[in-house]
Amino acid sequence: MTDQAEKPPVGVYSGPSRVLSGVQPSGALHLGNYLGALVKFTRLQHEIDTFIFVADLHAITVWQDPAALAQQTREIAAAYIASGLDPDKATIFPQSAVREHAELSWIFNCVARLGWLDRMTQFKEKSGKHKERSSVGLYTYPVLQAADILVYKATHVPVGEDQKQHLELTRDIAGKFNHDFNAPGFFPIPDPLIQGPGARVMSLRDGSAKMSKSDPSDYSRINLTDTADDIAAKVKKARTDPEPLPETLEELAARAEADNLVGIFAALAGKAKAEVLADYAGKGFGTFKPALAELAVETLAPVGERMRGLLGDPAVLDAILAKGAEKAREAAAPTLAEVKKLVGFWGA
Ligand code: AQP
Repeated sequence: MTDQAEKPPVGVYSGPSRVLSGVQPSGALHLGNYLGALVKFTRLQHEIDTFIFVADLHAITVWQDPAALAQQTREIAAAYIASGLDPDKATIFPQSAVREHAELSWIFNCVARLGWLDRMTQFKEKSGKHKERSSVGLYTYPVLQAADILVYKATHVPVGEDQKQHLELTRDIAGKFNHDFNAPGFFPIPDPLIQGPGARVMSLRDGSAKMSKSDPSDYSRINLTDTADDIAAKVKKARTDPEPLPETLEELAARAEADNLVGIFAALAGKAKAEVLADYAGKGFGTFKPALAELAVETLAPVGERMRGLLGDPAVLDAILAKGAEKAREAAAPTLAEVKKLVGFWGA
């Protein structure tokens, strides 16, 4: 907080609605990324002005091989398009190509409070026992995320549940900026879009850990580029218990692995978990798993196929990313210019 006794209000943002989200090019995309993020992007592009970036600035908070990073960026762009994002509708771009993200992030570093960042559980999880060896970027990652969102004055942010706390930090930063610089309603207080059975897909090996790119076991996740055989084998090997599926959601909630597989089925089928239970209660995993594998192959195999096709022509992907970066810069530059004026920088 500043020293002012009387704070101007946060204010109500009255600009247009806009969606922003992104995925890091830090490895192969999996079913969690697909259901928690990509499917939502595809749906929202038809409803609201949508900006989707490849989060390469975020990716380098942990080591990335410089020889591979540009290709990983193309792979995420290919996954977006293969999942249904239309580059003529949504703006698809690499984060590092729009320098306004990093510039606004520095200003937000001076708005956010250390105490707020100290509470971020993802940093604690990712830094593990060796906090002092983590990059400073990994610690300030959520501040960059706030800049990613607010530089476009985005009002809606589709993410998986793991990002909920970071989104709360973005809301705090937006509110504090509006207060401190006497600019009520300048930044929107963005809403996370998290709901749905795919919001938290868990590891296939451990129902208490989220499905993650960085899990050392490939059997913990279904990758978007897995073949039909890989997908079927992973579902077959997924950890479960010996009981048949229960009738109620309460009974299901007590069985983490079963709950996860039913949640995945529901998300892929576009149903509620209760509807899946209505069809499979009393049946064992010997019946349920093959049905799930078939559904997963039906949904994901065409996505992987389209990805491989797109990656066969990198020049097309590069042109899409370059055009998206230009559009994104046009949208971000006016916000940063206004922010510099509000902060009081010379020449702004
Ligand atoms: N298991 C998940 N279930 C639902 N949504 C998920 N997301 C990630 N994992 C799940 C959502 O995917 C989007 C992009 O995530 P990201 O790549 O930016 O980073 P992340 O959340 O750190 O993803 P990973 O797979 O766990 O990567 P690593 O292992 O590198 O940390 C976000 O919207 C996220 O919520």
